[in-house]
Amino acid sequence: MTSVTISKGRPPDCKIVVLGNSGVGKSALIVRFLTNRFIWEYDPTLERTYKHQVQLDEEPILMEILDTAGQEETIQQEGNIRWADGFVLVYAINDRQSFEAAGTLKQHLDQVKKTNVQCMLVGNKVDLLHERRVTTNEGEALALELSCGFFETSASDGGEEISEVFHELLRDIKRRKSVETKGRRRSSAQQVKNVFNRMLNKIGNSS
Ligand SMILES: Nc1nc2c(ncn2[C@@H]2O[C@H](COP(=O)(O)OP(=O)(O)OP(=O)(O)O)[C@@H](O)[C@H]2O)c(=O)[nH]1
Ligand SMILES: [Mg+2]
Repeated sequence: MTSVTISKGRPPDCKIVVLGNSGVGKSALIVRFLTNRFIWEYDPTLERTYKHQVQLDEEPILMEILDTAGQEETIQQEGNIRWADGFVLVYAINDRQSFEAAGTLKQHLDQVKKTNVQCMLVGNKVDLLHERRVTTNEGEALALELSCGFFETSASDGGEEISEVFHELLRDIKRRKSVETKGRRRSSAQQVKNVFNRMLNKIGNSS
């Protein structure tokens, strides 16, 4: 595989916001994805962005990840939602309330973006199986209902699923962007065609 380094000073190709209730492990997941390390200490996040380059399907992609605060007053900030190309919605499998909040949040995202947003639903802390309050089936069912991808993860144990969350989301975003670009191209080609037809009609009418 060839590796291409791209400037991190340039605008990102994909912007991702990680959302979810406080303490579900958003920061721990991001840090695990970026550095393969786990943070035990709990330090509530205000807001932090990371730029990271990945080689995905032979293509270098510069992604920007926004780690948000789980506190209620900031969780639904519309500026962040508009900024993003896609979302990672995190709940903890031992925290029923965080699961319910994730469902409500996805509906809010769709409303703000006026579309069905690209999204991954993530049930984190699967290492705490003995404390489980949300089953895998319930997670899958909610993801289906919300049209999201679904993963269960453990930021503490690590594992490939964590990278898969971000990689699958990037793939979804890329697919959507390419469909939108084709749609735009088609509509601008159609506009040129319409102008041309109008000109021909005018010429036809005046002769
Ligand atoms: N056992 C276990 N603990 C985890 C896991 N992920 C995170 N934690 C712990 O849960 C606590 C909260 O994790 P954070 O990543 O800070 O949570 P957060 O969602 O970023 O919280 P806010 O920044 O307040 O919104 C920390 O003590 C982490 O060590 C996990 O997969 N398993
Ligand atoms: Mg945090």
